[in-house]
Amino acid sequence: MRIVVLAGGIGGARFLRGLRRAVPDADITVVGNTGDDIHLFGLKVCPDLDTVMYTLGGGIDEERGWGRADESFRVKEELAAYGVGPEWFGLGDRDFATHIVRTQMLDAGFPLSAVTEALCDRWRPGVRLIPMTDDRVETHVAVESDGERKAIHFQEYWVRLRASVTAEAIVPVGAEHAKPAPGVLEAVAEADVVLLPPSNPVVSIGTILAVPGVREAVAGADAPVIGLSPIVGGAPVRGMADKVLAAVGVEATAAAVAEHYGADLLDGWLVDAVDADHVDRVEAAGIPCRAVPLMMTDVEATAAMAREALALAREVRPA
Ligand code: FO1
Repeated sequence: MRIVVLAGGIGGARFLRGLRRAVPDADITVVGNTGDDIHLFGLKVCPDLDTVMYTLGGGIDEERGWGRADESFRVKEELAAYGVGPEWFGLGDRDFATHIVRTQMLDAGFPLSAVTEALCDRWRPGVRLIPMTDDRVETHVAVESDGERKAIHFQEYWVRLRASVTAEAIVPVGAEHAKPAPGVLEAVAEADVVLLPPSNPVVSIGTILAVPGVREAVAGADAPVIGLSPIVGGAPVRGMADKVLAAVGVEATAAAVAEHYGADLLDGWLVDAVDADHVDRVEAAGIPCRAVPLMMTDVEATAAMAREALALAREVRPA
């Protein structure tokens, strides 16, 4: 079975761990969000690609959900001693090595997709990980601060400000001119099923879908497209998705996120059992919907979610 997953960072990575457990023999292609990417200290940092690579490769810091296990922050401390920041972004010593290798390869002329493949040669994540694009796309957030409207990098909004200021707009800068990375459209066209994990629907999956051609390919795919709600009981399972949903005028409920993706994209939607009363509203929007447990408490619970998503795929598109 060929499965394509559009993934952001922590939520996407944890879902993928369960998916691999549920279908160990499946051929899984992950299209990763690169809108969160940031240049720091002259290095290219790709938080979502790295979170997927480290999580599936066994190198992630389990507690934080990002960065390397057994990490130290000596380089960052030394940079701070020179007055060189930003101090608010935690780049660890082991993680620095990844960004140095990536940046050297990019500077040598390799596209991000080839660099990601090379990094995965070390981590062996058990999936094919492709960035959504080789072109530069950076998510910026329009915020109002001291009566002035300005756009800041997504990481500054998310990590430094902890989404504490009102986001008025989310702009994937550069997306309109970006091309899908080699292999993205082919993987979608050849897939037996496309899954939208419980990643952030705006700044993760929304950004991937904003790359011209990707939304059209997914919506038009022969394969069923099944999504899992990142909102349970009216709040994000993790992170601050409610803040960016508000910026695009979508309420933070399991049903509203399904409507936001739309019946043209989704062939099925899973909500958590506590949101069973949302099923009728989602189905009224033309999207088959089931209520099942959606808390990724451990790999087995996550594998059960993945099995439910694949069961719904079979139900909506019998072979
Ligand atoms: N998230 C934080 O909350 N604080 C950090 O200092 C931080 C550093 C960081 C370094 C490398 C990396 O790959 C990810 C990192 N993240 C950090 C996570 C990341 O910024 C966001 O959670 C994602 O971009 C959202 O998907």
